[in-house]
Amino acid sequence: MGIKILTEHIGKEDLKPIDAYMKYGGYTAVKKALTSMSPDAIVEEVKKSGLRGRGGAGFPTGMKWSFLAKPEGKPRYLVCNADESEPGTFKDRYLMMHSPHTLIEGMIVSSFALGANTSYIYVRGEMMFVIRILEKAIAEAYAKGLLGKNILGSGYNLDLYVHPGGGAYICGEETALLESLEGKRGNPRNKPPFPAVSGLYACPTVVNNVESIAATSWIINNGGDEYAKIGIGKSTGTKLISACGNINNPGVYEIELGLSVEEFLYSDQYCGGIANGKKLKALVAGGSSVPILPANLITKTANGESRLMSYESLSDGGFATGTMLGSGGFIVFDEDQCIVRNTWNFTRFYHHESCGQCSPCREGTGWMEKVLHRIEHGHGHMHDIDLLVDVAKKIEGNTICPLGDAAAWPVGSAIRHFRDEFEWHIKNPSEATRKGAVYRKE
Ligand code: L3W
Ligand code: SF4
Repeated sequence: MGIKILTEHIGKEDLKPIDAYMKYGGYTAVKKALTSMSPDAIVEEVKKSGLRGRGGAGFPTGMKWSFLAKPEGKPRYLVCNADESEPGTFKDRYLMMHSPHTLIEGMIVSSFALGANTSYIYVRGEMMFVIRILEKAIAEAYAKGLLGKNILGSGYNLDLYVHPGGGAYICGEETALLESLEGKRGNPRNKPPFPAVSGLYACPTVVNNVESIAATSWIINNGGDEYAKIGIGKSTGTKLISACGNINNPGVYEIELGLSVEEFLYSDQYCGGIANGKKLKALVAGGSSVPILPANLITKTANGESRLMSYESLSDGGFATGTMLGSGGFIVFDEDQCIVRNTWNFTRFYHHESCGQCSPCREGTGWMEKVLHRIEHGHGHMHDIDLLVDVAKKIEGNTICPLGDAAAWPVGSAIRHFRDEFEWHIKNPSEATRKGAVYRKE
């Protein structure tokens, strides 16, 4: 197993009680940061580490922190995005369930660095069990003088609150999350202004994913340069990956970035290969919001380079432009999976979760879902395939928030790589709709 930063002690004993967490060096980063470092020095270490946002966009965390405006007389906020709802993604809840203090320690260090005296953890509303674990852990941290007034005699004050999410995927988009935290419907805002300038209650706010915040304690303890030595190129550090689908060992794994996709998929210490001795058909490496990679593209990229678990290496060569590591939801499809059905399923999700503010997303996701439904159910026409590509292209880049792009990319890539399967459904409606029938390439 490679280096572990976030999960090293998980499994040794129950880390939920604060004393158990402290036995393994927990809260040393808070002590170091608050008693011997300036906020600017912490921001500098995080910049040096090369840490990038672990929620999906991969934006450099230190850079985001340095964008935080500091107007006179306005409070600053740190908000942790724990609204984990991306299909196939269950890594943040794993960390919060097993080691809630890893997040709380990161929240204290990061809030101090940003000059925030009130911070929030916005947790997906359905995860009440996680909310209870966090609330108990926060109460323990207050009792030990790690939260509240004059933390460890440093003169720094911090109050930390857990807020249950609004029950919609879109509340995980950072500006929708802020609207929801303010008590309104979770509709995304136009950007700019970015939250770093005008966020919660129109005050400067940093919104970071659970995993990004949790990593800051290790960076403070060991230094940004040490963190930057882990990983590959601009993908520094480790990443939590939630692996699911047709594999032998589903679960959450902490990997060093730069591990090959093939090793992650087939090695017994990770996914352990395809379940039931079947063949791989395709996979998505970063939740449902990234393109699908067919089996023949998982070893090498279109340029012939090794395909790695990194921000740079997972594009399928198509029109999508984001960092395709996404949220780290690794979903594997074996040879018996129908790509049309799965694409319809993803699209149905995005249509359901669209907040409806912008027409390309509201109408486009609805149309893609209808067209995919009719192809899957034996009523498709050949021109539907190009229609889907056309609608996906018209959504991409034309919406307020990334949900539109996220809905477009899987459709575009499924057709790019599995066009013959879509055509087979249209040409052979009675066979395609027969229970258990799956298209197999000759
Ligand atoms: C200040 C600037 N701040 C950018 C900040 C911005 C945000 C971050 C990244 O989407 C992705 C999406 C999903 N001044 C700034 C600035 N920022 N320029 O940087 O921004 P952005 O717009 O690139 O992305 P985003 O809105 O954060 C997130 C993808 O993640 N995704 C979804 C994951 C869902 C989960 C979940 O359920 N937990 O993780 C999966 O791939 O499609 O591309 O903070 O403010 N000039
Ligand atoms: Fe709402 Fe979709 Fe527009 Fe995002 S892209 S604001 S989810 S309608």
